[in-house]
Amino acid sequence: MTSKSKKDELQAPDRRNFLTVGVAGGAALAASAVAGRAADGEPAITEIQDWNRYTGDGVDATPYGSPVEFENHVIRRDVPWLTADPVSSVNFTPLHELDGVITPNGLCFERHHAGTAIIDPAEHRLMINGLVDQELVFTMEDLKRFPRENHAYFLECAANSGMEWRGAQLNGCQFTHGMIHNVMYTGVTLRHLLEEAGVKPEGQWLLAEGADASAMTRSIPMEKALDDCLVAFKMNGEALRAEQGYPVRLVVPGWEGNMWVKWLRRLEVGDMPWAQREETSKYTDLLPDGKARMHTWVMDVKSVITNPSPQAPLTHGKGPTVLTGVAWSGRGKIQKVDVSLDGGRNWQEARISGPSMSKSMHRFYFDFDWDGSELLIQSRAMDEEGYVQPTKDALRAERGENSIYHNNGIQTWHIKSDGTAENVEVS
Ligand SMILES: Nc1nc2c(c(=O)[nH]1)N[C@H]1C(S)=C(S)[C@@H](COP(=O)(O)O)O[C@H]1N2
Ligand SMILES: [Mo]
Repeated sequence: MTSKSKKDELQAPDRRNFLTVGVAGGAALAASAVAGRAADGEPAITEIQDWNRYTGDGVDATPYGSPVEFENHVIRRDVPWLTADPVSSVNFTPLHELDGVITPNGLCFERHHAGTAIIDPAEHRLMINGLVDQELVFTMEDLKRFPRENHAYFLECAANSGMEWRGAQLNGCQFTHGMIHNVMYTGVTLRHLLEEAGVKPEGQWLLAEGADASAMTRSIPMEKALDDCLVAFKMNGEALRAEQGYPVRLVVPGWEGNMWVKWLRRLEVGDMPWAQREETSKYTDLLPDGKARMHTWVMDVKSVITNPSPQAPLTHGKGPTVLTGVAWSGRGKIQKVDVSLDGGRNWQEARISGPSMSKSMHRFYFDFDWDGSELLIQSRAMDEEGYVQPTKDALRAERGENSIYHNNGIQTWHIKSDGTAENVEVS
C-alpha cells in the first residue's frame, strides 16, 4: 500500500499565491466535442486480453476484501512537518479520489492526541455518572439493547483548512480540506441513555471522556446532548475502525470534530462546563484584538472542488469536462452550490446529485466544455438557513489572521492550459 504516483506527492505551490483575476472564462462551448474515440486503433478492445483468457481467484481468496491493486495510490496521507509526532497528529482523506457522499472506512482521516487505542469490546464499559438519579454502567451488549438509529453525518476537524488562513499553503484538496469524513452511523441516541440514568434538573452540561491514553475530555451542553447526538458502534454498516474509536464513539452532528469523543468510556453530567481552561485556550478562535471567539461549535457552510485540483489535474485536454466537489453545513442541508470559472466574477449553479441529508456531505457537479484556457475555479455553497460560504478575504476582515480554526472560506484552484492545477488566492 505504499506505491504513490508522482502527482500524489505533496508539492509546495509556487509563490504566485495572490493572483489577480485576468484570465478568460473557459466555458465557451466546443459544440462538436465528444468524450469518446474512434474504434479503430484501440487494441485494448479489439484484441483478447489476459483477463479474458484465464480464470481468476476463487471466492475463498479474500475473506475480507480490499481495493484492487490499481487503486493503491488512494490512501490517507499525512504532512510530516505539520506536527512533531505521528502519535499526536492527523492524516487526511483523499477527497480528490472519491465520489458520491460516503467516505469509505479505510480512508477516513484520523486525528488523535495519543495514538489509536486498541480495546477489547468485551472489556469495554461506558459509565454515566454525576448529576443523575442513578449512575449506570453499560457493556457493549447492553448498549445494543437500546433502539437503534441510522444517520449519515460529516465530521470536520475545527482545524481543517487552518493552514490556509495565512494564504495558499498546501497543494491539494486532500491537505487543504481532507480533515473531514462522511459516514453512515448506527448507534443509540444519547438521549435514551441519559433518560435511563435520569438527568437531574441542574444537569446542564455533559463531560464526555475517551478511554485512550490522552483521556480526552470535552464538555457538551445538555441541550445538544438531548437533541441529536448518538453513541455509535457501526460506521457504513460495519464495526467502527479502531482509528475511529472502536468499540464506541460519540457523534455530535454538525459540531466540530474534537467533541466527537472516540473510545467513549464515560459521560458525566454536571452543572457547568468542565474543560473551561481547555475551551478558552485551545479550541477558540483568536481575533485581531486578542479576544477569543468561544463556543464556536457549529461547523459553518463550506465546499471545495475536488476535481480538478492540484492532485487531480485535467489530463484529458479540451472538451467535455466534469468538475465536481463536496459541500456541507453544520446547520442542515445544502440548498445550492454555485461554481465560478473566472475567480468569482461570474457564477453558475452546479447540479447536486445523491442524497441531500442534514449535516451530511453533498456532492455537486458542473459539466462544461473546457476550451483549454486558464481557469480560476471556485465553489460557493449556501445552506438551508441561507448562510453563504464567505470569501477568505471577508473572513480575514472579520477575524484577522491569527486564527487556526473554522476557516470555511471559498477555495480557488488555478487551472493552467496544460491542465495542471495550483492552490492560489484571488484578490
Ligand atoms: N478519545 C479521543 N477522541 C477524539 C480525539 C482524541 O484524540 N481522543 N480527537 C478528536 C479530534 S480533534 C477530532 S477532529 C476527531 C477526529 O475523528 P476521526 O479520527 O474519526 O477522524 O476525533 C476527536 N475525538
Ligand atoms: Mo480536531
